Amino acid sequence: MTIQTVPTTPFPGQRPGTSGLRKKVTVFQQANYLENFVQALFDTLADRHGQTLVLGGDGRFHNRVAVQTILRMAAANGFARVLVGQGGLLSTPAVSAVIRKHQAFGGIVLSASHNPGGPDGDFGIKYNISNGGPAPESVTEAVYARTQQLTEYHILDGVGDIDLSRLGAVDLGGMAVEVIDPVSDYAELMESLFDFPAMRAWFAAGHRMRFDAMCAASGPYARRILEGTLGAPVGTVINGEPLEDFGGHHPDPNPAHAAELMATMSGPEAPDFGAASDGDADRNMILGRDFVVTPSDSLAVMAAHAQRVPGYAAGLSGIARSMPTSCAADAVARALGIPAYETPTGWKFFGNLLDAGRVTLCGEESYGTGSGHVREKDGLWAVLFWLNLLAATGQSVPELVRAHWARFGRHYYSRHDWEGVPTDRADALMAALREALPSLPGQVLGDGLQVETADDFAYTDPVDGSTSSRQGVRLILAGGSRIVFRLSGTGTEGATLRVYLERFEGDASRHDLDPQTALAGLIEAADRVARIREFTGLSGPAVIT
Ligand code: VG1
Ligand code: CO
Repeated sequence: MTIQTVPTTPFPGQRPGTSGLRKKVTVFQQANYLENFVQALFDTLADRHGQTLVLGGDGRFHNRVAVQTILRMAAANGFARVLVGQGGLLSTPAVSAVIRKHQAFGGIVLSASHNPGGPDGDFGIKYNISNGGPAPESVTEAVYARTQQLTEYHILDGVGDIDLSRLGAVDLGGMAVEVIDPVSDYAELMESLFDFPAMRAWFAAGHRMRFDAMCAASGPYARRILEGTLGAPVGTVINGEPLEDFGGHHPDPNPAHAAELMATMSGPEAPDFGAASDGDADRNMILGRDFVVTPSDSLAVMAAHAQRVPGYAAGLSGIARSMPTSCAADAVARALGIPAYETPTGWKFFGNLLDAGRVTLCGEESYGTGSGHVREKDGLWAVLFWLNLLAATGQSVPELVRAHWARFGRHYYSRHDWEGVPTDRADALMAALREALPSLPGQVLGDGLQVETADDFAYTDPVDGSTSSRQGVRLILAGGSRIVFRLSGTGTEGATLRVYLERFEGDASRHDLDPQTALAGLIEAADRVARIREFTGLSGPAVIT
């Protein structure tokens, strides 16, 4: 067993996006591609020697190969110990929980999250720092810069694969590899936050739930907690076995991609509660019988009722949402007399606010919700939170949401994704919009749709003063309606234009409209002002959520 130093040359484009480096599996399969990125990361972590690293992934194709490579590189780069999930599996929130519980130096998550998997699908790698959260831009940019200068990497040579099926510690060239149960630390944390006896009683009373794990990482967690500890009947969790290709589906919990669950949740015989999570188990979708909860509303309802949940009984210090997320949570923050923060898209921007104790709950419109219990969004946590609310209030999902609208008004909301746009055309569209910004205020984009302000969102972190600019073009219209445009930073093919639409409706007699109808004027205005069809050449959005 020796440490081998392998000469290499840089790959272009190893720049992490909204959440880590994501590329096609075939790109990651190129010789040295993963090794280069991991070495660049390790080089950036100057004080890694003698430290503990957490490692795991969502089980997608290439996970097993990558875990073995990273273990041999960690051993060659001075780590003392790696905690790796059994079978190489750890959900994103579990990595965060394990880092925090074991006070690890950091963690590596192998996942392309909601992107499809399999040999022709996507793979990804992201790094989390010692608070358990995604590395901030200062770190990811340093890693990227390093990838561009790399000339060699270090890896342990002459060793076979570590058996990741057996729990316990083995030695790898002087570094301890501890294979841990991926679920237990996480499950223990959940039990400390929620009223498990009340939730058990909810199931015992005959209420039914369906949780769609989408053949991804949440399956083992959901089975253990819902069907194990909480006594939900077997079959409550569907698609609970993680598969390397997620059964050929997009592991993306939204009404468009979770079609099987949507069908189950429709009709008088449907279960009381439906939920799903994504590839790496950090996203969540919440459903009632014939009822879809938008993620923005979900955050607001959770915030309004948080004190019913034991882990949040002391109240919330503040709420943060990403800029494109609807303002529904802000209304709750106002009512509670606590601060509301607006951050750029991506969970990494919540880390400082959580560490500083300024906020307790965070959310994104993209089916992401979380709290200070970890430093990632957390799919199953959000589902358990809702389950706790159902058990504590005795109300159904639609009852809770309708009562919320009646009290706070309804923020109609939708996101339109224009996928597969040629990158140059997407860039041209955004450039044209940015150029038009100064002339937009005062313009009338349609019936009652006068632009009040128009800007390109820039953020100054209130904790460390770091700044992030060009985070999305937003138009704020009369009455608080908003249209936001930004390009996705997680896709691997061409560009995806995301158009976010929001309109506030205070009149309770108008709370039961189809969001697409309620937002029709804004949808038309968005196309007109950004000339979406003209620039993209597309006839409509690929996904509407
Ligand atoms: C998307 C979402 C964003 C989320 C990110 C990572 O990013 O819009 O809100 O934080 O995915 O989520 P983008 O840049 O494509 O809009 V996950 O569950 O894919 O790690
Ligand atoms: Co995810």
